Amino acid sequence: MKTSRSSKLFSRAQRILPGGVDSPVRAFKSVGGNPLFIKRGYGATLEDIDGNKYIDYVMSWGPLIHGHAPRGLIKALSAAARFGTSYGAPSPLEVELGERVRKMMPSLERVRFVSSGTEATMSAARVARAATGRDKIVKFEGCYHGHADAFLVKAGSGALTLGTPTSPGVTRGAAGDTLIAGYNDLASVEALFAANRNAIATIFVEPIAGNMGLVPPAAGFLDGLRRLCDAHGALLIFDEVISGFRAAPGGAQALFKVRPDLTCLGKIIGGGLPVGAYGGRTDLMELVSPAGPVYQAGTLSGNPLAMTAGLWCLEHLKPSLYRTLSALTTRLAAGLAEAARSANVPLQVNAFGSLLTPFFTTQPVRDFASATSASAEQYGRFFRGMLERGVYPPPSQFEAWFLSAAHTTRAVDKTIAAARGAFDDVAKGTSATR
Ligand code: KE4
Repeated sequence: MKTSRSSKLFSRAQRILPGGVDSPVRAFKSVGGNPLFIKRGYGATLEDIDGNKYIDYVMSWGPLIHGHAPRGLIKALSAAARFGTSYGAPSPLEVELGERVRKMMPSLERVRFVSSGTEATMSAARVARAATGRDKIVKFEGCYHGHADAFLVKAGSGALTLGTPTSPGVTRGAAGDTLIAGYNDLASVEALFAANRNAIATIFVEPIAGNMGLVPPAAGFLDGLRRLCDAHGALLIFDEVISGFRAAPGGAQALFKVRPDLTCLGKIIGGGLPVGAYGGRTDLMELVSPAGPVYQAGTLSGNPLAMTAGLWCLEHLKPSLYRTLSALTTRLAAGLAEAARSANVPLQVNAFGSLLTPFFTTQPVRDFASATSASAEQYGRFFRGMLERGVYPPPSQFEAWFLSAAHTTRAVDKTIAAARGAFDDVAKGTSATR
C-alpha cells in the first residue's frame, strides 16, 4: 500500500502542528506507523491522499451516524452558507434545534449550545457546583469527558491511549476536587459519598462507556447512581457525547430509563460540524448567564451552519435506522469473534447498538481493569493488518468503533474477510509491512 504522500505530509505537519496532528489519538502513536492524511470521505469510505480507500469505522469519532457527506446534508449546508456563516447574534435555527433536542430528550428542559463536548462538560460541572454549593465531582476511571482540567484525572480515550490519564499541567487545585470511582462498581461510589459527606456536587458518567473501549453499563449501575445522587443531594450528569442520539433517538437515558439532572451532548448533534450542548432541569439551567449568575459564553455557539447540520442530522434519525445499525454491528461483532477464534487469537468483542470494540484479552471486559488487560501491541498489529486490507478501524485499543447508515452488509462482510488476514498477522506476531 503506497502511503508516500501521507508520510511526506506528516513530516511537514510535524513542523507546525504538535505531533503533526490536531488531536492526539489521530497520530497512530499506539498502533505504529504514520497517520494517513485524508483527501475525502463519502458514505462509509475514507480516501487518503495517496488514493487508498478504506471502510471507515472511526466516522469522525461518532458524529457521522448518516455516513460521510450525505447528499441532503451537503445541500442544506450549501443553502445555509449563502445566508452567512456566523452572526454572533441569535437565529431561529438554534431555537429550532433546541426544541428538537428537548422533544427527543425530554430531560433537557433547557439547553445551551457550545462548540465541543469539552465545553459542554466543563460548563455542566460549573452549573452543578454552583447549584449545590459543593466542590467535588466524581468521575470514573477510564471515562473521558473532554480535556478540561478537572476531567484529566485517570481519563480515557487519547489520554489513556498515550499513557497520560492524568496530564501534566493540571494543578492539584484543579484536580484536587475530582474523585475517581470504578465503572460498574457502585460500592466504590458509595465509599466516596461516605468519605466526602455533603461535599460531592455531581457524578459524571458516560452511561455507555466508549473511551476505554466500549464497556456497557452493568444491570442496575445507572439506576444505582441515580439512587445514590438522590440520597446524598448530588446531581447526576450523563455525558452522552457518544451515546446521545446513537444508543437510541433519546440516547442512553431513554434506553435505560434513568433521568439525569443534566446531560452533555456532542458529535451527532452537530452532524460533523463543531457542536456541543449541555442541558437539563430548568431550575439548574436557569442559573446559566444571562438568566443566572453562572458564566459561560462562546463566539461560535449556536452557529447557523452547525445548527443546520444538527437539524438535518436529527431530523433523519428514523427508528428503523437503529434496528439496521444494531443488526449490522451484531454481524460484525460475531464475524470478528469467529475470525479471531479461527486464528487462535484471544479476543473479547463488546458490542452495543452501533458501537463495538474488539479487546485482545482472554477475560470478559466489564470495567477499566479488564479493559486495560487487553494487548495494545496485538491491537496495533491487527490495526496495521486491517489498513493493509482496506479497513480503517480506530487507531487505539481504547476507543469504540462506529457504524453508520452508510455501512452495508457487503462492507461488513469485507471487513470480516480483512480481519481473518489481520488476525493471522497477529497470530504470526507480525503484520504486513507498510
Ligand atoms: P470534544 O471536546 O472532543 O468534542 O468532546 C469531548 C468528549 C466528551 N465526552 C465524551 C464521552 C467523549 O467521547 C468526548 C470525545 N471523544 C473522543 C473520542 N473518544 C474524541 C476524539 C479525539 O479526542 O480526537
